[in-house]
Parts: sequence; C-alpha cells; structure tokens
Amino acid sequence: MSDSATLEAPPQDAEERQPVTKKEITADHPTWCPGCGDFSVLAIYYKLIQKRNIHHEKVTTVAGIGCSSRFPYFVQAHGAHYIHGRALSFASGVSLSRPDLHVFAFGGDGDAFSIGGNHFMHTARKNVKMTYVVMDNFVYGLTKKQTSPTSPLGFKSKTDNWGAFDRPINPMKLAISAGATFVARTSHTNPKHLLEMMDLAMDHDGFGFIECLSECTEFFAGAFDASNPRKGGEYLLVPEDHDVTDEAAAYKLAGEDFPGKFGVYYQVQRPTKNALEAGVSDAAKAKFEGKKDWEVLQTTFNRMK
Ligand SMILES: Cc1ncc(C[n+]2csc(CCOP(=O)(O)OP(=O)(O)O)c2C)c(N)n1
Ligand code: SF4
Ligand SMILES: [Mg+2]
Repeated sequence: MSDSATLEAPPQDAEERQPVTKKEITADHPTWCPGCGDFSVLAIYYKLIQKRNIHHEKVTTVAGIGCSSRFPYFVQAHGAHYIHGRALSFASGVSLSRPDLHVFAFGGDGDAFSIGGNHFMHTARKNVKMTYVVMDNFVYGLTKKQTSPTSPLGFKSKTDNWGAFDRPINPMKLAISAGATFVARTSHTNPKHLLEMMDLAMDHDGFGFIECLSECTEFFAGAFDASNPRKGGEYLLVPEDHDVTDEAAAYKLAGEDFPGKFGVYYQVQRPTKNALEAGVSDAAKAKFEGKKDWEVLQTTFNRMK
C-alpha cells in the first residue's frame, strides 16, 4: 500500500478542526526591505485569517506584480501571483466560480491604478465579491523608484528626475465613482484600524476596496508622516456622523487635503455579479456534471471546428 493511501483524510467539518494557527498559514519568509509598511499589512492579514478561523482551503490570495504583490508567496493557502495589473481579472474568475471561498486580492498603486486601472474600474462597477487591499506607497517600489499614479506633484523619481508634473489620481474618488460598494482607507501604521477595516470589508457582500497607506522606506521614506502621530502627524478618523451611504458625502471626504481621514467612506448594498450570474453559471456547471476538465475543453474546441 502506498504512503498516500495510508494518510487520513482531514476532517471535513470545520467545527471538528483545531483553530487556525499562524504557523499553519505562514509560508515563505517575506523579502521586503527593513521597515517596509507591507510587513504590517501581512501581519494583519494573518491575524484576520486566524481571528475568523478561515482554514487554508477556504481562502485565496491573489496579487499582481510589485513588492506588495508578493503576498501570495507568504500565505500557506491557495493563491496566485498573477500578471502585473491583472490580479482582479483572475480574482474575479475565482470569486465567480467558487462562491465558497474568501477571495482576497492585494497589490500596489502601480499595479492597481496604472497598468491595472482598467481592471480596477470594471471589477468595481461589476461588484464582484472580493476584498481588494491596495498598499499605496506613492511609488513603484519593486522596480526601484519610478513615478506612480499616486505620486504627489513634484516627486523626484527615476522617471521624473525633475519632479512629477502629472496630477495624481485619488484612489478613493476613483473607487466611489467606478461603483465600488465598500470603500475604506487605512494605514500600515495603525494595525488595529487596519484589522478593523479588513474585518468589515470581508463581511461586505460585494467589491470591497481598501486603500492602505504603506510606506516604502527605501524609495519614499516619510511619505506618510503627516498621518503618523509618532512622526508628529495626525491620524484622523472619519467623523462618526458621516453617512456611509451618501455618495456625495463620501466623495467630499475623499477630496480633503492629504493626509485626509481614515475609516469607511462609502458602503451600500447592490446585487453582486456573483448573485446576478449564479443561475447562468449553475446551469453551465450542471451541463458538464461528471465530465473531466479536459473533456469540457474538448467539447469547447469541437464547437470551434
Ligand atoms: C507587463 C509588465 N509591465 C511592467 C512590469 C514591471 N513592473 C513590475 S512591478 C512594477 C510596478 C510596481 O509598483 P507598485 O504596483 O506600486 O508596487 P510596489 O512595488 O510599489 O509595491 C512594474 C512597472 C511588469 N512586471 N510587467
Ligand atoms: S522597495 Fe519599498 S515597497 Fe519594496 S520592499 Fe523595499 S521598502 Fe517595501
Ligand atoms: Mg507602489
């Protein structure tokens, strides 16, 4: 008898299993620079998975390319380190075909709003159920300091050594206007707040977007000091009387001068693409019930002949 045949199958009922431990969900050791804000975001992601007791086969971590996009390597679960800017298209496929999974996508400001800007807009408007955390460091970190779509005017980089001329995009305004149904802002310097935002986003039935300021200590050190009380700045929360269902109020909040406010700007319920298409995809799955993947592919190819 082979070894594999003697292995016991893991219990299927989550109730019977031991709570998820950090050891169980950590994979490779992160390779970021010392002090990089992404460490704190990853630590909070582990914490969230543990807090919510999501076993590894129930979570998917998808990312594009960039320092921040290295997340899937560090999580012992399903995941994909996908093409630069295309994380959301891959994550959408997973979300639509596997409603039993929690789909998390991570990335940087370049991945999300430059090469991936189009996918961001369309995933938001389609309201595909997932949580998307953008670690915004206002620079391309992995490729060693180029101007990103969120770099402030005058930022000197390898692509703008005279200082950036182009008006930066505002991720919060972009998300709200594109149709995201949960839009929040947080920072790596406030892990408690970051966990709170991720918890809320995870419970949201729709496309949940979080802009998380995450300092690139190597190429844009001090970028977020104005929001860090330890560096003489102020971490101001969204006022308690802010109505998260008021789109105009959310937009106004997003227009405040840097460092702005932190918290949930906008949250509404709108049918997800997942719910709207469930009937169509269930019918397609039923049609191919019992067939192997290659047989499904073969059927499709045969139709093209
Ligand atoms: C199609 C394609 N174009 C360009 C690149 C080069 N590239 C890799 S990461 C990156 C930008 C990374 O910046 P960001 O998304 O902000 O992530 P960070 O490293 O700052 O976390 C670029 C331009 C690539 N890998 N693939
Ligand atoms: S280059 Fe910047 S973003 Fe990349 S690991 Fe280093 S500090 Fe972090
Ligand atoms: Mg970046």
